[in-house]
Amino acid sequence: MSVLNSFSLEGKVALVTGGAYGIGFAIAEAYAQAGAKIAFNCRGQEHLNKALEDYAAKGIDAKGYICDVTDEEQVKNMVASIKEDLGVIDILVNNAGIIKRIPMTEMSAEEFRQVIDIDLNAPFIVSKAVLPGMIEKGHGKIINICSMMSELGRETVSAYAAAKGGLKMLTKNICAEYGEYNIQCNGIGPGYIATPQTAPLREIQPDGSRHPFDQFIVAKTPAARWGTPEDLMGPAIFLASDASDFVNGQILYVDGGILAYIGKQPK
Ligand code: NAP
Ligand code: GCO
Repeated sequence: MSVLNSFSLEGKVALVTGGAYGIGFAIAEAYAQAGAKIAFNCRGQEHLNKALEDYAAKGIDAKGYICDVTDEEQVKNMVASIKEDLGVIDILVNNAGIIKRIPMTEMSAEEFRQVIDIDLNAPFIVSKAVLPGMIEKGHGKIINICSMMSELGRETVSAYAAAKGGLKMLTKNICAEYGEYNIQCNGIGPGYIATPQTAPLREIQPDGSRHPFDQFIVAKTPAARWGTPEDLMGPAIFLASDASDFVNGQILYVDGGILAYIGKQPK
């Protein structure tokens, strides 16, 4: 059998949290192309309806669920509904996430908690909900969407960096605790990707110039460009497929080289 068959997701059930748009949508699209049955969630009916249209436009019969990933009861009910609609979840992508860009001394404890709740507590809640089914099936893939901020800090993103650093370690701990059940838990660490989440960092300035942060990131990235959600499709398929059955507890950085590069020298 060709090794390429090991990259197939044929017949697998994949849940991508926050898969209504952005990175999650691209990963779910990739999984559909690789043969998986797709489930995704978001918090509101408007985004859900738009996402179902967008998936259908790509010929993908995705199942969408209204579910706030921070709410354990909603998550349990969603996982049960997916089991009824599609089958036991084989692949979970903990993608849903938010960021708040506020200087730490100005950030409220509640704002900090909101980010931790969605970006770190929720991956715990959703992983805990899907692990029993994976253990029973004798296999499973959990992919946590980490970040440059799993490794680096930067001004104004204290809560996000703390959450994504914790998500890196949760990834390693799920590996440690469930690897014996043939469950692999890895992370993807995207670089700076052009999605709604980073749109404020790419806004054209009143004088028509590019946002200073946009210029900074392009100079800091050896690929000299922002990433696109499509750049994550191949790595996501790899980590969801049999091709990565002996890869566990790793964070795969898909960052155009940012983490390897000190940054372009000023001319
Ligand atoms: P995005 O465009 O803002 O999309 C975030 C998604 O998460 C939306 O579908 C949103 O849906 C959903 N979501 C947020 N909170 C939720 C909750 N409590 N329950 C359920 N769904 C929720 O973000 P993105 O850029 O695609 O990022 C996706 C993931 O990649 C995030 O974890 C982010 O931290 C990470 N990441 C992004 C970048 C980047 O440069 N863009 C780089 C590294 C890592 P609703 O709001 O409709 O519920
Ligand atoms: C920011 C950005 C980053 C990206 C991503 C980088 O404000 O610095 O939003 O956090 O979203 O996480 O990997």
